[in-house]
Amino acid sequence: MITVKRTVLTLTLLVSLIPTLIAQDFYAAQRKDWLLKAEQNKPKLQSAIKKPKQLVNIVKDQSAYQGWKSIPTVPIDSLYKVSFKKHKEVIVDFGEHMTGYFSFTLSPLNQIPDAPVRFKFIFGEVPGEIATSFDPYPGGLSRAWLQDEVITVMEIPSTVTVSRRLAFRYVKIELLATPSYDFAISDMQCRAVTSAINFPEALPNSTSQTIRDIDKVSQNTLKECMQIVYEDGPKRDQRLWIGDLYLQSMANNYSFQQYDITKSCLYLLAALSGENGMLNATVFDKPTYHASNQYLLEYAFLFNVTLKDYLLATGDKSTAEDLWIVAKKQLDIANKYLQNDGLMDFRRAEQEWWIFFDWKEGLYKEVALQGITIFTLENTYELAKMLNKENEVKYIPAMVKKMKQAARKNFYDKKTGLFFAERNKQISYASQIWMILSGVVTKDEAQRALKALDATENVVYPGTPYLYHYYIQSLIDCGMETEAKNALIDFWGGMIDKGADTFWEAYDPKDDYISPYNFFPINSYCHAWSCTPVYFIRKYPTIFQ
Ligand code: RAM
Repeated sequence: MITVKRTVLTLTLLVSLIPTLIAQDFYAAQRKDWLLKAEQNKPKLQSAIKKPKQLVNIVKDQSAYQGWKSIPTVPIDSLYKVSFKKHKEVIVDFGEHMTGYFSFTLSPLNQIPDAPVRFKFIFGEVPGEIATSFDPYPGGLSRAWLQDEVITVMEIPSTVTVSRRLAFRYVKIELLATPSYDFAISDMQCRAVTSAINFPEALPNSTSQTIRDIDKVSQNTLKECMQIVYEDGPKRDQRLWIGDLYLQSMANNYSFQQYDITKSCLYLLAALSGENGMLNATVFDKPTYHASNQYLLEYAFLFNVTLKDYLLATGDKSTAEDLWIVAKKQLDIANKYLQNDGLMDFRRAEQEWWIFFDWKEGLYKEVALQGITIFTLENTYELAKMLNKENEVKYIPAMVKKMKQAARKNFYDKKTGLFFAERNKQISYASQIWMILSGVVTKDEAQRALKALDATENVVYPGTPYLYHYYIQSLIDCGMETEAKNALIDFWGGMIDKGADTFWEAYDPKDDYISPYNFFPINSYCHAWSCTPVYFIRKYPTIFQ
């Protein structure tokens, strides 16, 4: 009797385990093909040899960005002709930001070299990176992202190439071990790489110089980030993130128009998604394609919007059809957390997911989550319509309606015209922006909310150009065109005034030292999500040109 009971128990256990045992890869049938298509569409890297322009001094200056300013001293040739022992330490300026492989030549002068030489190189995107001591390192990300290298050259003459790919404008060279003989450094160069080739037409003559400058730096930023994938930053993290991809691909649609890279990235993300069908927020193309196992809620959503934009820009239905299954699957997130009252269950979602929106300490994200979910549902529905698949997601319109009503009922304060959540009464740019972009408010209400932000105390401001992008878009969407233009000029033009030749990952006009990682030199100073002025300027010529 006991044996029978045991057998029954074991059987019941086995049966209950069956779903887990056979729970298999959601996209098992498609993955291989997707990876192949990612590979087939990956762009080719172009190389260009860049030479340094001059030597500079980097000097303290309270009025300069991060307190450091570069001052030209002598042309580069004057370094090449004399014994490096005379200099011991120099700072070289290439005159522009570049991403690539640095090399230099060492040659003996008059004497026979009989010992190795050792240098320390520091490569920097901005002067502050060259002038600030890296140690003791207080930063939150790997110290090895910082671009300092100790290099020992055993044989002279020789030409040495630093093996890691670098992103820099300035190079500081310090002689660490001085040999008895004289030698010269010469032929410094960088083999700069990018997959961006198709530069857009110049803006019309009538466009102001400020807008032209912003447009150019914006293109440069995107160009530097366009490698085999759209990287978030060529210095750091050198990988594809969906939130960055969304903005880069829209900037690309209005500039380089190289759609192969977007297509390759979309396939790559699909191929490297989790077995449950959810997209990884970030994936790597180096050394070989691989996933990160990092899941970020609204980045999964933004894949859908990127795919829709890609289809609109290219008409490439076959890619959109291939990847429709992925877009549809990401909507599981909305369905899972939507409660009967029409609100997303923020408390639960934030326990189970990384919810981002901005690197801003203390930002409360409940309202923004409601907004981006609606935004995604609507964009996915549009995508479905373009593919004649709206039957597969016919629940969306009613769901959106309910969610919008719930947002108004629970988050909108008619008295002030601002949105906030009951659980945390914080007033933030993020909340207003995402209520506007999701169409929860009318144009008039949107204008009122954005104007009220300026007049309200203790508002949580954007901490990065990422959220600032959505701010500009929300100003445009509600018809505040002059304000949009002024905000773009103040923010991105502000970086140029502080010396930017590519736009930065983190920027607060009032705080040059802002860093999401507790150490400003580890910030990326050529960052994907900062590249969108070119999109605004060229998509909305009547506002910006
Ligand atoms: C940063 C990356 C990237 C961003 C993520 C969320 O570390 O640089 O740009 O998408 O965070």
